[in-house]
Amino acid sequence: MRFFDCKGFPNPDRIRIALAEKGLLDDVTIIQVDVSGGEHRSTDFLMRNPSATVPVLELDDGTSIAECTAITEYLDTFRPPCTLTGSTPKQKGVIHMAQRQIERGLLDAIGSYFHYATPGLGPALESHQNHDWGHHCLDTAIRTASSLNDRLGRMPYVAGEEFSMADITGFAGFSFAEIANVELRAGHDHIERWLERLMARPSFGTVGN
Ligand SMILES: N[C@@H](CCC(=O)N[C@@H](CS)C(=O)NCC(=O)O)C(=O)O
Repeated sequence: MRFFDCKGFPNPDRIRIALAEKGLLDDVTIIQVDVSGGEHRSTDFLMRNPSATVPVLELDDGTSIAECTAITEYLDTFRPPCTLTGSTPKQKGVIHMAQRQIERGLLDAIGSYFHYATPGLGPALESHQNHDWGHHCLDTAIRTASSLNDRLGRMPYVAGEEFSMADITGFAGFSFAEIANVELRAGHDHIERWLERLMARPSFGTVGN
């Protein structure tokens, strides 16, 4: 398999963590995509992923899978047991829900703030600015962080008692907030302790530059 990565970017981090959690890092060839230089918008890359985003996982038969949730689901079922996406119908439903809530409310919201209300990836790549929309998304992220802190006061992980892909998505949200110079953790002690628990997992050692 080939993993189209971009070190230092939060969404590819999610897949590096998932590969490490599944013990599959040695089974992929990692190819760095120059997102800052616009390589993800080249004709070649658009053939792999018309959404022009990383990460992408290319299977040995040439099939390309984009979107972190889709890639994680593939990896989790490729190498059972399904520790990241759940095994029982209830686990799958709860993890999918929690993942989507944190992805929409935190990671994607911070991404929109970064792209629309700050210089983002720079003028060559950011063709549209909309500060009002960006700040609306920032408000969403602030509210989501607060409700996540409450939730983590009741349970150790985002989807309940067990670590799952919802935690990986939440972690990526806080990484993106750092890149965007947004403070979302202040006063949220449960989030701090949860982040410490995540960072203690060997798989989280794969993130960063
Ligand atoms: N929903 C997508 C998000 C992927 C994404 O936005 N990736 C960023 C890097 S962290 C990207 O490729 N950005 C390129 C751009 O904004 O032009 C996923 O789950 O893979």
